[in-house]
Amino acid sequence: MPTTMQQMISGLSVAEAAFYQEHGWVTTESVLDDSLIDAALAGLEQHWAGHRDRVLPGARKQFGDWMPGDGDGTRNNEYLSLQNKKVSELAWSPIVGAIAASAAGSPGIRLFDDQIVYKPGGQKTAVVGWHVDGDYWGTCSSRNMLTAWIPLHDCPEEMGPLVILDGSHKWSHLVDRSIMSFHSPNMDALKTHVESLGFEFKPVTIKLKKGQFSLHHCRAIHGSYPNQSDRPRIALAVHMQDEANEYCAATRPDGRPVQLYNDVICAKDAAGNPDYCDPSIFPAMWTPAMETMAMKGTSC
Ligand SMILES: O=C(O)CCC(=O)C(=O)O
Ligand SMILES: [Fe+2]
Repeated sequence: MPTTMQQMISGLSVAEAAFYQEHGWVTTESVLDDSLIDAALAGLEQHWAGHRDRVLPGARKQFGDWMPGDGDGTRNNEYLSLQNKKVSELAWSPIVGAIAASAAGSPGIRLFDDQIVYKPGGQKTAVVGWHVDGDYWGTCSSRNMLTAWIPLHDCPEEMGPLVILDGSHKWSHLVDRSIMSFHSPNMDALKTHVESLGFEFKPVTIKLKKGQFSLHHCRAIHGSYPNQSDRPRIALAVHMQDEANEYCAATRPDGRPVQLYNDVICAKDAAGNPDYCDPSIFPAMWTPAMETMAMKGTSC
């Protein structure tokens, strides 16, 4: 049986899943084929050349979608897997879903959204600021969602891989949000604040080989430092729903309703609310039926 098939059935070991629950992150072995990753890179190039397998309304106005001419800093392409088939084959791959399911202790995993983060080499200011993914998902009922971070090449420390604050999923709700944002370049202010709250500031650098990926909990604080190499650092972040997640209405501090781009484009349920199971926007990455098929040795 190929390793990936075994991995799909077993997901993480019990010890690895317990590690994820305790620390808020885990890394996998090399489980993704080079061909899948190289195809996703080709898909990204296609996208930047203007190709669309599916056109999403409101691109670039309602969600980030870097295109040539947009400048030399960090590039962010959101919802790329919905727009490009080659990227979807990596982003929605059952092996990612199966491993995420075992980490989250959930029978199924659905996509929530995804993004490519490209940091050019040698740019001292191109960081991803400390943030908590769940802060961007105010309409999600679940506190058990998670993200797969998949570098599209070997990603040593000098390339500015993902950095996760160990155990922070347990206390991130106490941290002052005004010093945290994906787009904030100030990486230093958080340490003093976290320590003043009595927690250990313990950054873990997720150095990975091509084919490996990491998972982080939706409440884990993470970001990344500049890419000091002369090569671009390209990673696909796949944000995932556990089985139980559903839409729940939320309001901003100013009283306006929270509305994600997902909410606009997905199907609505009988009450008119976004249906977070709509397979055209939130495809299943892992289901009990897929597990049964994998156990029988048939392809998912
Ligand atoms: O690629 C990065 O540096 C950040 C990715 C990220 O924020 C995520 O995976 O949730
Ligand atoms: Fe993130």
